[in-house]
Order: sequence, then C-alpha cells, then structure tokens
Amino acid sequence: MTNHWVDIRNADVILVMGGNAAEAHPCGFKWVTEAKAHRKARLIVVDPRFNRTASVADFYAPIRSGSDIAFLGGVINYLLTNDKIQHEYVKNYTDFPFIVREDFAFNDGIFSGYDPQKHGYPDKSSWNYEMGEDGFVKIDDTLQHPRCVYNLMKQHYSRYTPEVVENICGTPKDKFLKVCEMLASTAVPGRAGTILYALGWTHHSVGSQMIRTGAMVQLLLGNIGIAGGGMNALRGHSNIQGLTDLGLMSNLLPGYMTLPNEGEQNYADYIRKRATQQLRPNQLSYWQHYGAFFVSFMKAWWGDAATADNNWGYDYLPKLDKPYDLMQAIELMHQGKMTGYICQGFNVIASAPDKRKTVEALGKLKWLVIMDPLATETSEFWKNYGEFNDVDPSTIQTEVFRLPTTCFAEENGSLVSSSRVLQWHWQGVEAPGEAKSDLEIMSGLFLRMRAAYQKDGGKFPDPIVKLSWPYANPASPTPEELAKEYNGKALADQTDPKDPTRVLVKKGDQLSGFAQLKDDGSTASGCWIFCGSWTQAGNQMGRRDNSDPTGIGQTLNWAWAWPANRRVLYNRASCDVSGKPFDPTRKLIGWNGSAWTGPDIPDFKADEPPEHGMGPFIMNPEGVARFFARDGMAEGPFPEHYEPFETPIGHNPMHPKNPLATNNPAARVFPDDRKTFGTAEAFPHVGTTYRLTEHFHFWTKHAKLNAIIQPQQFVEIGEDLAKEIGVVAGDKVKVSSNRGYLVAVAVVTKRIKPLTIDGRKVQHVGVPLHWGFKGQTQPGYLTNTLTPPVGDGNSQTPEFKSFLVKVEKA
Ligand SMILES: Nc1nc2c(c(=O)[nH]1)N[C@H]1C(S)=C(S)[C@@H](COP(=O)(O)OP(=O)(O)OC[C@H]3O[C@@H](n4cnc5c(=O)[nH]c(N)nc54)[C@H](O)[C@@H]3O)O[C@H]1N2
Ligand SMILES: Nc1nc2c(c(=O)[nH]1)N[C@H]1C(S)=C(S)[C@@H](COP(=O)(O)OP(=O)(O)OC[C@H]3O[C@@H](n4cnc5c(=O)[nH]c(N)nc54)[C@H](O)[C@@H]3O)O[C@H]1N2
Ligand SMILES: [Mo]
Repeated sequence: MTNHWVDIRNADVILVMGGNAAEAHPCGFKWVTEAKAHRKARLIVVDPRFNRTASVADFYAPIRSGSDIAFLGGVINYLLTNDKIQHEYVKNYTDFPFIVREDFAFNDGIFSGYDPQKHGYPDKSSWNYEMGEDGFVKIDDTLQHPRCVYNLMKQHYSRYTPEVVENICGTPKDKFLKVCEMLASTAVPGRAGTILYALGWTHHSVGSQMIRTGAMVQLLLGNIGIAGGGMNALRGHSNIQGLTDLGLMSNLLPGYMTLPNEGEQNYADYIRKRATQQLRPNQLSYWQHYGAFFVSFMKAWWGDAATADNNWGYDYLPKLDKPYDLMQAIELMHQGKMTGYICQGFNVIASAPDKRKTVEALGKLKWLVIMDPLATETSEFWKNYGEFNDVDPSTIQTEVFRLPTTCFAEENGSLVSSSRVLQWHWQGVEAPGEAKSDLEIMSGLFLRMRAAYQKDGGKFPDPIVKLSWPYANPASPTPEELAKEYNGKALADQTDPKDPTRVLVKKGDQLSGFAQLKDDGSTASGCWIFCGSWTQAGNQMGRRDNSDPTGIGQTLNWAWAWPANRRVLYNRASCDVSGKPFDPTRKLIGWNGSAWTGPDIPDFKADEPPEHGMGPFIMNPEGVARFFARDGMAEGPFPEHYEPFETPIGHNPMHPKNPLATNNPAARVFPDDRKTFGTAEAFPHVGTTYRLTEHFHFWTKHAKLNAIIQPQQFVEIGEDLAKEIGVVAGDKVKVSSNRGYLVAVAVVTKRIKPLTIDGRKVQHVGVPLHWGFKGQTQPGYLTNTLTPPVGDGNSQTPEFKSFLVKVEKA
C-alpha cells in the first residue's frame, strides 16, 4: 500500500476493483465501514460478480474478467476529455510536460522495438525521453509539444470511448459513466479517493499493466501521496509483504535491490546502472545511494570476507540467465532439468496453474523436501486419490521428505502487513511433536552443506563456506538475532563528516536509519528498508502506543513502518509547490519555513526548501511520477487492452486485424504450453477463481470448525446459464477446461449475470479455490486442474482469473 489500513477512513470515494476486500480482508475492511459512517464516503465496486464487498457498496458495476485496462483506459479518457484532473498536481508532480523520443511509436497494438520471435521487446530504447545538451530531459511546460507525455497519452486513450468500454467490458455505458463521475469528484484538492485492489488485477497476463492504469487514474486525480488516497494493494498471506521486502523473489535482493543478470559480470557497471543520477535539475534520485545499500547488504551476508578488493563479494552472487520464478521452476522440472525441490510453506500442486503439469513435473524430480506443519496435497502428489488425483504411484520415483515445522503462533517474530508496518509477535504455545522452526531446519541444512563444502571443496565453495553465521547457537539462530541483522549495525565508529572527532554511532552499535549506511564497508544491514526497526533503543516493532495526536490515524508509535517509519508514501505530494497542504484538514506534512513537519515522517529531505523545486517522487531520477513508463514494464509505456490468453471472443476488438496484438505480446508463456489452451468454440464460458472468508487457501480445511462451516466444493453460476444448461441449485455440474475438469455442486445465483461482449453473450462461472483431497472437508478437486499456464510479462503471475471452461450437468 502507498497508504495504510487506518488511512482508508480518510477517503471520500473508495474504489474496490480487482479484489473482494469484505471477503478476503474482513478485518481491514472495517476502515471502509468507518469512512462510510464518518465521512459519508461512497464505495464503488467493479467486479464480474456482485460479491460481498458489492453487497455493502453505494454503486456496483459489472465487468468482464480480464478487461480492466479497457475500463480504466476509458476512465483516463473521460477525465482528460472532461477536464477532471488536479491541474496543479499533474503539472508539477508528473511527467506531463516531458518530451518523448521521436522514434517511439505505437502501431495497431504493438509498440516500437517488438520482436515476435522473442515474444517481447528486447529493445526498449525508444521508450524514453528526449535528452537535452545539458544532460537533462527536455520538457515543454506549455504542454503544446506533440510528443510531450500529456499529448501522447491523450491520443493513446482517446480510443477508449464509453462505447468501446461497453463493447469490451460488457459494462453498460450509463454505469461506466456513473463510476467516472464518482471518481472525478475527487479531482479537487479538498476531496480524496483511494483504490483498493488485489488478485482480480494481479492474476492476469496483463496484471501489472492493470495496476499501472489504476495508478494513472489516481495521479490524474491528484490522489497519490495524500491522506485518504493512494494505490493500495491488499496483500495476501499475513507476511507476504515481508516476503517481497526481503527479496524472496528469484530476481530480487532484500529492499527491492535486484540480482545481476549474466551480462553484468562487472561490479562497477552493475552499480552504475542502478545508482540512478538525476534526470532533471535538483532532484534527489534516492537510488543514487544504491551502492551504500548494496555494500551494507553484502557485509551482512559475508562479513569479513566481503572486502573492497573482491568487490564486496560480488562474484558470490548468482548472475541470472533468466528469471527463476515458480512457472520457470515447474517448466524446468517438467523438462527433466531439475534434480530436487524444497517446498517450504507452499502447497504447489494446489496453488500453481495447470495441476496436471505440476504433478508431472514433481514426478520427474529425484527428491522433494516438504517443510510444512500439515500433510498437504503436494506432500502426497504421488499417491492415488481416485478422480481427485488420478496418478499411478508405480511410475513416480521421486523421494519425498517431510519435515514438520512450527507455525507463527509457536515462535517469536515479525510480520509485515500490507501497510508496510513491521509488527512483532510473541510465541503463544509450544510446538507439538517433532516440529522444528523453519529457522532451525534451514540452519541445519546450511551447516551440513557448509561442512560438505569444507570437506570436499568443489568448483566454487566460497559463497557457502564464507557466509557469515554469527549466531550464538549456530544450529538455531533466534528471530531477535535475525531482526537485528536486518536492521544493521556499525562495523567501525561512524563520525560526523563535519567534525571527525565526534562519534555518531559507536562500532558494534545498531544503526538508527538507512541514511547512515555507507558504501565503504563500515556498515552492515541485511535489508536497508528495515533499517530503523531495531535500533540501539531496542525493538521498534514491539511498540504498542496507539496514540493519534491529530486524529487522522497516524499512530507513529505503534510498531514501525518502512521506510523510516513513514506511513504515507510520497507525502510531499499532499502539498502544493509552496509547501502548503492541498487539504489542511487532512494534513500529513507541510513546510513551516525551515522544515517539513506534521503527523507523518516527510517522504522528502526534511530541510529542503520548496523553492528549490525538488519533486515529491524522490525514487524516480526525474523527481516526478510517470504516466509514461520509460523503463521497466514488459509490454509498453502506456497500458493497452489485450485479451486474456483464453479469450471468449477470439480477437481483440481494439486490434481486430492484428493477431500479434490479440493477447499480451510480452506475456510469460512457454512454447509447449500453448497447446494446452482451449478455444471459445469448445469452452464457451469464462471461469474465474477466488476465495471465501471461511477458508484460507488449502490449509484451513484441516481444521474442523472451518470444515463444518464450508464443507463441500461448489461453483457459482448465474440463473441465465443454469437455465441454458438445465441445472437447478444443488445439482452437480462438470466444469471442464482444455486441461482437466472438476465436478461440484452448483450454486445458482442472481449475483452473476451474463454480459454482452462484442455482440456475444458471455457467461461467467465462479470457482472458489479451497478444496482438495487432504483435510477434514469432503474431498474435492484442486481448482488449478482448470487454469492455464500463462503469466504476466513482468511478475510472471499466472492468469488464474480469466480462462475458458464449459459447464454442463454432471
Ligand atoms: N478468508 C481468506 N482470506 C484471504 C485468503 C484466503 O484464502 N481466505 N487469501 C489471502 C491471499 S494470499 C490473497 S492474495 C488475498 C486475495 O484477495 P482478493 O483478490 O480480494 O481475493 P479473490 O477472492 O481471489 O478475488 C478477488 C475478486 O476479484 C474478482 N475478479 C476476478 N477477475 C476480475 C477482473 O478481471 N476484474 C475485476 N475488477 N475483478 C475481478 C473476483 O470476482 C473476486 O471478487 O486474500 C487474502 N485473504
Ligand atoms: N486458481 C487459483 N490459484 C491460486 C490463487 C487463485 O486465486 N486462484 N491464488 C494464488 C495466491 S495469491 C496464493 S498466495 C497461493 C497460495 O498458495 P500456497 O501458499 O501454496 O497456499 P497455502 O495453503 O496458504 O500454503 C501455505 C502452506 O504453508 C504452511 N505453513 C503455515 N505456516 C507455516 C510456517 O510457519 N512454516 C512453514 N514451513 N509452513 C507453514 C501451511 O500449512 C500451508 O500448507 O495460491 C495461488 N493460487
Ligand atoms: Mo496471495
């Protein structure tokens, strides 16, 4: 979240789109209720289903799954055409006036630099600004230049008229326009709007671009950086925010640093590319400190073995030849190119797309290690469970090891919430039986591996044998020791640059913030954004003072938020150029003549006078927010509508004559998987998968109470479809895709209606994802029997939310 849970109550308009917060985030959803009660906030829900969030909304609009870019592109067009934008904000805080290179182009759905063989854009050089002689980007403050971002964007989205939106999304024009009007009411400085989203946006082959389009709407409205505003990703598992923060993605390092790729053998080049220099005069470009974050991280991992002479151990880091995300891992296993797999807190045959492929892939491994408190479907993927897991164990040689672990209530530790708040928790009970904590198991594996490398050598043992392991009990590091390491400490006395005799941080002391990190090896920090969470004053994550002096939900002494205990990101943008809050009743910070002060920690240099013109988006080298994604995105600088890989209409109405632009031209799809895709002729209905409050994924079905309240697998279909296929509530239906099928009880509902898409009637089928063949509920089919193995081009997240099925009476 750019903002935080409590801050939702400061909103005047709340759009829940691509998520079902009342169902999947029922505790956090109370802040929506508070906003409705105390501010008369209006809640809008845009969803293929009239879901639990919709049932308490002020306005609901239906949408076809997978078509949100068309909808939001239409909103952008509406805001620009009807002049419903926060002028002062976009003029000063976005790239509106920036001039784009002459060779940038967009032709019938494809941007410049495309290579159809590579299924992507290997050359993104034209997606950039035009640079001046002075080394800065050229701008046109009058916004007249035909290639300034404002004009390019206006032209791009002019095609997304209300009629086009209705045709692609199936949202009736009057409902679409009503949503536009409600959102547009927040374009004025005195009103705030927030967007809450989750998997209804991420689980698509164009998921990242859906989110970007939402963010563009928020920027036009001046809703980023203000109280009651923001782009708020309601995250999943209780600590999934911590997972990405700590870099547990195959291409990341802690604190959103990135692993080098195989072309980056040279350390200086690696740093130079990431330590971005300002693109406009007097911008902070905070990533310029990348070297300090990186060297401190390397010191945390390799201690004394990381020296200036060996580039702080740069050679110890793997260099990626490709991303090693989940879909890649399964593909490699499937090709027989992987020997073993450690599955830690992960039920992969239940959660990955195309279960058939996943089971085949696991069956080609030599060994599989399961670390889990429960016996999951994955731990028994090799066992025959009849129709639910129809495998022949005699054909599977994989050796499976099950290591029982503790769970969060059985240990101390911290969880990072969607609000970026790191909150400490304390052990409640002792672990049962032979369970060991994940820390103990991983340490045990590490110590044995290190001993093996110490004994046998091997090609390159240094990264393992030189790893720093400074824990009191090496076989069982404590969560406290790790938390302190993530925060970081001084490895030498840190002195005042103006007065070298003055010691600011003594050698061995905990650091108090990431501004103290150095690139000379004199500081260590395992995760720079967590620096400040466990200082010399103690564990900041354990703080429990919920006082809120100004009454706007800024409880700075409750736990600790990254970065720097700041609660609202980009909060400089809540003030005008002179430093006055746009809305004094919802002040976060303001310039008092000599400093930025207020109920939040300034996301800015605290003493930077407004007249210097430093922009609020300090992580971007241009200092402003980007409508034009000049680098980074896989499929282009402006989001464009592409159809889901399994499209119910077979073509892209935006580009009917260009088959290259039917689906995302830069999506993650392995060549062999294309043959698993089905067509609308054979599978005419749109399937979408989702959660129920009563279960958490695939493991609460092991708990009797949850199994009692939600005992049996079902799917939801609308009354119209039920009539078409001759089914009444309670009948069993068979739902098939080109990859497999499931049989479940039909819930026939008024909450799902057919939509008219490009002249055709399209029916949605809702498939809750919780069932399987282990646990206390009645056995069921894994939902991912149905889903296609295709992912977003940026995040590689699979397209779980839009695929083709056929529903028939069983
Ligand atoms: N009780 C419970 N709570 C949970 C979980 C759980 O298993 N059980 N899981 C947690 C996890 S890990 C996560 S990631 C979150 C997920 O939280 P959510 O994303 O809110 O959960 P979902 O139920 O998967 O789907 C959300 C909604 O997206 C809609 N949708 C589908 N396709 C589209 C589309 O193309 N456009 C739009 N606008 N909407 C679409 C669906 O109809 C559904 O209402 O929930 C977390 N909370
Ligand atoms: N079709 C479809 N597929 C989906 C989704 C969807 O919406 N539709 N959603 C996707 C999403 S967002 C997610 S997050 C995934 C979820 O997929 P998974 O993460 O695979 O699902 P969980 O059942 O939450 O599995 C977590 C496992 O961790 C174990 N566990 C709990 N605590 C601990 C612990 O402290 N240590 C260890 N080692 N194990 C522990 C639990 O017992 C459980 O077996 O599913 C994805 N798959
Ligand atoms: Mo999730």
